[in-house]
Amino acid sequence: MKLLHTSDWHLGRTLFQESLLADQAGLLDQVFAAVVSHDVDALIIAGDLFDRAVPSREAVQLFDSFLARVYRETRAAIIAIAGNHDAPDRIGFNAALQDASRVLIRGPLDSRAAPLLLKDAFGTVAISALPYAEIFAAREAFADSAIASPADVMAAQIAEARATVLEGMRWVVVAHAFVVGGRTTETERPLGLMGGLETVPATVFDGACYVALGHLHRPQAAGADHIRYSGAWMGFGFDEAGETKSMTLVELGPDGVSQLEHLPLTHTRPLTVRTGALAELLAAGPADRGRDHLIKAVLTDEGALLDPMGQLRSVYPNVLQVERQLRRTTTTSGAVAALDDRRDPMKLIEGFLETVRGEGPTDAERAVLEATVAGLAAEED
Ligand SMILES: [Mn+2]
Repeated sequence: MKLLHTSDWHLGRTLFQESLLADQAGLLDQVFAAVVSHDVDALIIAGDLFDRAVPSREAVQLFDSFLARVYRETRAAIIAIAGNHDAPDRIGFNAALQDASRVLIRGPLDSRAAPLLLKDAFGTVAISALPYAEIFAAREAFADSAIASPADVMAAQIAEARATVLEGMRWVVVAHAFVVGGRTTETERPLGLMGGLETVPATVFDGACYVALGHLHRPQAAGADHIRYSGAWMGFGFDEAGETKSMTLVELGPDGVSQLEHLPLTHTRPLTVRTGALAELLAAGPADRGRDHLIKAVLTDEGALLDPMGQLRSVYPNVLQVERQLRRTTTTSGAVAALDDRRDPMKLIEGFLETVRGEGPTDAERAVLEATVAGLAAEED
């Protein structure tokens, strides 16, 4: 049996106010193509379908038409859950109309803990879909006021799901959680109560032959090789620039996972960082193969620059962020020394320049500064 595992689509997300919807439509085409070309039995989307609790009309339409296309034009089952970015009720709104033999989309914690059952030559595979749930929602749903952490929520969901799986079935769990030991990026939103422990131990999934996780945006195993994050389908922060995103194609044999393959996803405008002096970047831009990428420019120039974003846009149309790189990091001793010299304006300015850019004024700058300071002193007198 073949499962295609993906997660963290964050449909409708913007990056520095730039819409990513067209990029995401391109990724949906790649997911659809993979479902067809690998003839997968089930497509799994492990949460964070949308980027926000109230997704835009365009994002909802994109998702809806994608699901309809998979349902009508392929034979794949569809399993999806709400993640911590999704509003449970908006994900699960048409649950009663779902084709129980092929579709299991769960938003809220409800009475549908029963798994989707699929058959192959080796028997039955039970796929449990466990939507992300807040602690207070779980207390109510499980009538258990002792639930106090994401680990407690997951334990309650797993116990309920496990009770529905019969002896001899292979069990696949789909969940949205932070499993101990996972590597984060800058863009996952913390789970659980403020400041509380947000992780879940991998042992909670004992008995499952594959765990399809969402939440962490890098593809990785967590605690065991069969407990995996597919990772997000595209980078959402410049710390992920240059990283390859993928879906995980999982093949189940008679005893569980028999093969794992990463299917790379290509983004037409990948997140890209370019570092250099403004003039260098402007000169290199026209021949830069990545000029249409989503760019963060790190400028190494000293001193003032006139509208660097506007200048860069003329060469890199999708530059989203401009950052200045300081040559030397600030030292506390330098700052303290500057305070001691505050009675002498020239020493104060020299100390300031040394602190923020690593060296004092040049001879030309010194001449201008001395003339200015002398002029101001004369005015005061
Ligand atoms: Mn996410």
